[in-house]
Parts: sequence; structure tokens; C-alpha cells
Amino acid sequence: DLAPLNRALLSVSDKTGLVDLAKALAARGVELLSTGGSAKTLREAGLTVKDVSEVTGFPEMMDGRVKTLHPKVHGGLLALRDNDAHVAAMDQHGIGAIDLLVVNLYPFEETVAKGADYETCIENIDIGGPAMIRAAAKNHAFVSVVTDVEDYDALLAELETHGGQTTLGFRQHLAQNAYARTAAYDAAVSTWMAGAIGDQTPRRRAFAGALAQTLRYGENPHQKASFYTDGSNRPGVATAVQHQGKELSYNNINDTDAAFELVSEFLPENGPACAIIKHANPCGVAQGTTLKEAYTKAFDCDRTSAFGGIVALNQPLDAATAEEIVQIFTEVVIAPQASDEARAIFAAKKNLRLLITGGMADPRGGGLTYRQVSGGFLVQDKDTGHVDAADLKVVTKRAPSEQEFTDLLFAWKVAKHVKSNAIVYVKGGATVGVGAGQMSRVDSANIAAIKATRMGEALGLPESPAKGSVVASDAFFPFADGLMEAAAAGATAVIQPGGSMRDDEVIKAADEAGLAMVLTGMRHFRH
Ligand code: 93A
Repeated sequence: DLAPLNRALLSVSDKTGLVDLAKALAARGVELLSTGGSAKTLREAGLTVKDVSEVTGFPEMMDGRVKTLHPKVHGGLLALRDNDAHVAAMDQHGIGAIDLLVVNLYPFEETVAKGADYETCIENIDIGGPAMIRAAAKNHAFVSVVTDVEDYDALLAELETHGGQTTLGFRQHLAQNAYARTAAYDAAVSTWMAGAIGDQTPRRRAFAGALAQTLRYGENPHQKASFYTDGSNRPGVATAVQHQGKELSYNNINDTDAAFELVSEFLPENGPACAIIKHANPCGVAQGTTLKEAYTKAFDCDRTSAFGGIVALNQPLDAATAEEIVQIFTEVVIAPQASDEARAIFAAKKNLRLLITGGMADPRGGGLTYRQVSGGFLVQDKDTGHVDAADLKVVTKRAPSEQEFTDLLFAWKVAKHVKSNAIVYVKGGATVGVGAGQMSRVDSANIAAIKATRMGEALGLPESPAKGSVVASDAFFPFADGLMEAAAAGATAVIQPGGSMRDDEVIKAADEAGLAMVLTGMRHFRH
């Protein structure tokens, strides 16, 4: 199963580590072939390299579009060394075997991320690189193919262990990774093109992922799991830097994402905000004049559920907020930054994970969401829908007061991030009751009210915090009963999409109860 390594072709866009790798190979007596820019880098480092154009007898042409696309290259990668006819063909055509291919591709993904124009993106689609990678990977019985800079050390270690040769198992792993790389590359091209030409429903969709973390287990301990990034590099749980605490679990990652996406709805310039998440639903969200106040108000919505929760902040974590957070057990805190003092306070809590994102998610940023069903995927635009005060239609005799208006818009933002059916009571820039994931909207309204009352009792308040609150419903009230439940709980104003067959009935009931109600004309289902 051991394969010798006499001749290598190095053709890389990212030149990181190239010289060190080539030196180590040269020291083992490996002959080096290379393309224009890579060959130049190697020569400048004093290495002896043969140009691919010398091997093929053709210059690199058409702005480099054709460099390595030649039988002398592809024959050398694909020939079966133990097949007489293949060996004869190599002899007949003067094709030398290539035992190692080191390629990283034109930076297509990075070019798109930079917002380059159409032509530039097209020019950054690598053709020769993937062709060689696929050829070398197919012939992994004899050929090693390295497509990631981070595999250079592993290759050198393999050669060291096996006297300058590679094992079949090693080459198989490289080949598997290589095909994933070319697949991901083409997925990126295809996804970009769908967007660039405005095709919402392309006949085929390609998906890609790169392993970020092997998880201890999945949603449950008997499920294996891992975390993959999609290459989009957005601020959030996938790109955050973890500063302390043990490894994130599957559920931590899911909940932390929900927390950060929700708190990002509250733009930093509009003041501090905090979201506490439990089981992917918010159990407290608040804005405050200080971050500490935002946290405390969020915590006071449902102190019981906040235990072991995930806290997301829209401002740099400061010492005062950190002091408050460490009073109870919290799984994860995610924030755009953290002060040194705040970090020092957290350092005493070994199990608390601190994730720093460097920025906030863009709630209007767009993109796609995927959900797996048996036999397929559902794909949709991210829910970037939002309403401003000007979009709201007052449908009741009484219009909301200014404070009610502010709270209604706040409640609506939160409701968007609560599993349907979602009912959210808000008072003074803080949730006071959240009803999530019920099959009946009436039940959600009822549960949220019960939770508000229970929390009011625990806090020693004279009345339920739902008294004098406003309420948001993520979808319309099909009947007046859900609305009446909210009114009974003490809500004075309502925000909901409208659009029910019985809107008239619901509006009449609101008027009779003295409620102010506004319609958004937009729904925020989240399942
Ligand atoms: O334009 S290409 O698709 N045509 C080719 O024949 C070809 N061969 C290698 N791009 C090609 N490459 C790519 O060039 C490699 O995948 C690598 O990313 C890059 C290395 O070029 P240089 O060595 O000139 O920097």
C-alpha cells in the first residue's frame, strides 16, 4: 500500500507554507514542477523548479486560463503505475508520473465575499486546479493530493514515518477531502451565480460545508454530531472566538445562534439590549439605559428559565454586566467585545463560555435558510422582514400611546424570534411574558400570562407584570379568543399581522375591551 514520491506538482494561489513544504520535499530528493507564480516564489527561495510549460511544451496562455490542461500533466496524474498499457502510453508520449499534487484554488469565495463585479468573479473560477485535483484524487491508489495548507505538516509527517512514501489510507483521506473541496468550490460558484442572475429557484442547488468542530454528541448523547461552516464568514456563532469555558455542545451552538440573531435585531446605536435564550426560545429580552440594566430586565422576565441559559448582548460586555451575569449559572455569553475587567470577572467561572464575535449580525443581511425533510431540503430567504412605525395600521378606535407604540415595535421584533405560535407581552422595553411553540395561539397567550403572573409573585410585585403591557402575536388571531386571553391578562395594546377572515370580529372585540391594535401586514412564523 505504500507509494513512492519522486515527482510533485505545486500550483497554489495561497502561497502560505509553500516554500517550507517545497524545501522539505526537495530535501527528500523530490523533483518539483510548478506553475508561473508558484514557481517564481520557489525560485526566489532558492529552490530548483521545473516550469509546467516546459513539461507541456506550451506556454501558459489566455491570461493563465490554460496552464496545466495538458496530457503531460493529466496523464502523469492519472496513469495506473501497475497497468502495462498505461505505462506503455507514458513511455510512448514522454509522460512522467506525478506522485504528489499540491493545489489550492483561485480564491473564488473570497472574491465574491469582497463584493467583486461579475467579470472578476468569473475570472476567479479555477478550471485547471479542480481538473488536476479530481484526476489526482481518482488515482489515489498511487497519487497524493493536498488541497489545504493545513495538511502540509501531515504530509511531511507521513513521509517521515514511511521512509519517503505514503500509505493508501493517508492518500484516501486526502482524496476524500479533495473531492469535498472541489464540490464546495463548485457549490460556491453555483450559489453565487443563482444570486448574480437572480434565479430564486434554480433547478439544482449545491451545498457545502467545512468541518469546524467535532461535537461530543448531538441533540442527545446517543447522537453523533459535528459543526460545519458554510464559508460565508458572517459574525455569529460560527466565526466567534471562544475565550473560556469548555467546548460548545450541539444545543449550545443552536441556542447561541438564536440568541445572537435575536439581539442583533436591536442595533447598537439604539442602546444596549440583551436576549436570554433557553431551548432556542427567548425567556427574556430587554433594552436598558445601560447593558447591566438590559440584562437585569431580561433576567426578570423569567428567572427560572434563565438558569443555564444563553445570554447575548449587542454591546461590549462591561464589568458591571459581567458581575451581574455571574450571579447565576449561565452556559454561554456571546457579545461583540468584552472589556479586560469583564473577562477577569468571568475567569473565575471556569464553566462559563465567553464568545466574542467582533461585530453584530446584520438582521437585514439576507441569505438563505435550509431545513431538511426526508428526501430533500426546504430552502427559503432568511426572514429579514421588518416594520417601522410608519408601516403600522391602527385599526381600533383607540390609537396606541407613544410608550405603547415603542413597546409594540419591541414586542414585534422579539415575536419574530419566538417559535410559533408566539405571544409576547412587553412592558417598558422588556418582555414580561413569552408564550412559545404551542399548537394553539390561545394557549400561548395563556401560558405567557401565567408565567408573567408567577414571575410577578416571585419578585414580590403588587400585580402581574402583564397588567398594562402590550402584546405581539407572530400571526393573525383567527378568532377573538386569543386576543381576549391577552386582554384578560392585562394587555392594553396589540400588534399582529391582521389578515384573518374574522379581522372585523377581532377588531370589534378589541374595541369593546378598550384595546389599541395595530396591524403589520407581515407575518413572522418561525417553526
Ligand atoms: O486558469 S486556470 O483554471 N487554468 C489552468 O490550467 C490552471 N492550472 C492551475 N487555473 C489553473 N491553475 C491554478 O493556478 C491553480 O489551481 C492555482 O490556484 C493557481 C496557481 O497559479 P500560479 O502558480 O501562477 O500562482
